[in-house]
Amino acid sequence: MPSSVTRLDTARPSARAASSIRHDWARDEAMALYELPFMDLLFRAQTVHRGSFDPNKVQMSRLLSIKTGGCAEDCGYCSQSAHHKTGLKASKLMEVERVLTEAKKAKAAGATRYCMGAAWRSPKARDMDTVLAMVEGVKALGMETCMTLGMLTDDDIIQLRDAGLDYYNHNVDTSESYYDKIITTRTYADRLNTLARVRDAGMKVCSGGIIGMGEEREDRVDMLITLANLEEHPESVPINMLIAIPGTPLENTKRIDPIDFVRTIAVARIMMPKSFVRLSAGRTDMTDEMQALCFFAGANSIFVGDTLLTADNPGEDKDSVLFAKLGLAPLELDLELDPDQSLDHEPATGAGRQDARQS
Ligand code: SAM
Ligand code: DTB
Ligand code: SF4
Repeated sequence: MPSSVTRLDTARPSARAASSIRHDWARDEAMALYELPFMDLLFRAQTVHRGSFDPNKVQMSRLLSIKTGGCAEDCGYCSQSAHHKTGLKASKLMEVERVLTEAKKAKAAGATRYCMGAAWRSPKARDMDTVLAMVEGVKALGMETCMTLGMLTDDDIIQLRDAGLDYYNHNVDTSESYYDKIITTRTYADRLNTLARVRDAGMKVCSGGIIGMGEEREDRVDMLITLANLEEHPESVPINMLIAIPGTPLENTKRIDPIDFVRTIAVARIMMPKSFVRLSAGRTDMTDEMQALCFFAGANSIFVGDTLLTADNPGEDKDSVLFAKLGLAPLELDLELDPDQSLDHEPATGAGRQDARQS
């Protein structure tokens, strides 16, 4: 066992010390975390988690595909790429009224954030007015807004921010070195560039990736290092388990070992102590026990509802049974709190500390 593992293993972090924000993670120490004995890793992750969050509360987001299929990009995992024969029917950009009807239903079902995704390499100028009206309309319902539209120009970014977009989702998906095995129509640098400009404009960042695309443990760790070593940690870090979609190049990929998936969540929690870590795609293929371990490892956000963008999600009934079994409750949105709360602030203590991370 490498000496760094022994050091991590024997250190008993206080919640506060364990929650300090760092942006200088090195591969060997992050790998040492990943390879800790499982019980030590989970104990450490849960300790860090309790330094910033109520461990029994889970933030709930709802997704909607506002423009489905026919995408020019060749992402090897995606049902919506025009490069793959997945049988998915492409559709045009949805009408604003329909989006708002769906968002109202999501709010009534307990979602606090509405995430709208489009199968675009980047938005066309002619679509921006419709997209901006969606942001304004959802915001007016009292929900947080999130969009994922591909690469953005500076002008797109300013318009989205000024319309009231809270979060922009743009995943790095995997490590830089594994990236071109999965996507060839854009580069890792393209991805980081959009993320940096979204951040510079003052929007919140949602960025994570997919586990189980045939990558090595080192790739998972490198992806987390990329995210944790950004100037500011993404407020939201979605960790997706690959949904192997028939007709995509990844359709026959061997399923990730659930313990490895939980390890990835735990390392994300430790490296980004104040970010919401979302147990994202793939929950229909997870047992209750696996999801419980993910929550224990520090996941504290999910997508609710019976669909993601094009794939299935467990749905409200299953999730309410699971939440009841685990004593978990939805995190409510507190719009009263200071929107300038930054992830680089010291963790608040006592009741309500989790809500202080929300805006
Ligand atoms: N076109 C935009 C983009 O790529 O940024 C937005 C939509 S895209 C579907 C959003 C994210 O969903 C991807 O970056 C990927 O992480 C995740 N995703 C897509 N298909 C998936 C799959 N089959 N399994 C797991 N995650 C998936
Ligand atoms: C993210 O990381 N996962 C979501 C959201 N961001 C946009 C998308 C998951 C998509 C799963 C496959 C599908 O529904 O097509
Ligand atoms: Fe297009 Fe996004 Fe799917 Fe890639 S992940 S093919 S960019 S919709």
